Amino acid sequence: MNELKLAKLIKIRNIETFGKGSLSFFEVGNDICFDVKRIYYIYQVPEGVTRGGHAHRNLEQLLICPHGSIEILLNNGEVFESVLLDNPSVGLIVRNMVWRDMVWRECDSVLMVAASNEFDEKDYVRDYKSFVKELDERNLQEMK
Ligand code: T46
Repeated sequence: MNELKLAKLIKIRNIETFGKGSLSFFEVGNDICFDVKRIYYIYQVPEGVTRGGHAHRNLEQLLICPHGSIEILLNNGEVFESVLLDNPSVGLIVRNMVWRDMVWRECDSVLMVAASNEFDEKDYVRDYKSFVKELDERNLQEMK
């Protein structure tokens, strides 16, 4: 299922409650390997709007689009990838130090996010040049 370098696509389990729609779920431990400390969702975004424009220093997240169509653009300064989330049975795990933009391809699309930590503005890198610099510094540290 996954051909991505910067993120991982996972199957979200779903159960058809016959004649009564569908129910989808994921479990920490069985479906995702990080603890979930926070869930948030983004909605009422007009079509064509781009959100994001940042990376996280430590946070890991599972992104799901339960309704509609949202394009997720990822990059690490070298690799650029795009994923269209338009299926509630698919989740995208985005790890730390990956720059992300989210483009609302349909109005009324909903982005639901399960995050590995509480909200912390200090965890955000919102300036692209600083992001690339921090990545380079981390790579240098790893090579030592
Ligand atoms: C991410 C993408 C996928 C809070 O106070 N608590 C929260 O839990 C969140 C997520 C945000 N905020 C505040 C921070 C900003 O003042 O809400 C405001 C809007 O957040 P932001 O502009 O960062 O929203 P997006 O849609 O650009 O990014 C969000 C998440 O913030 C981010 O972690 O990875 O969704």
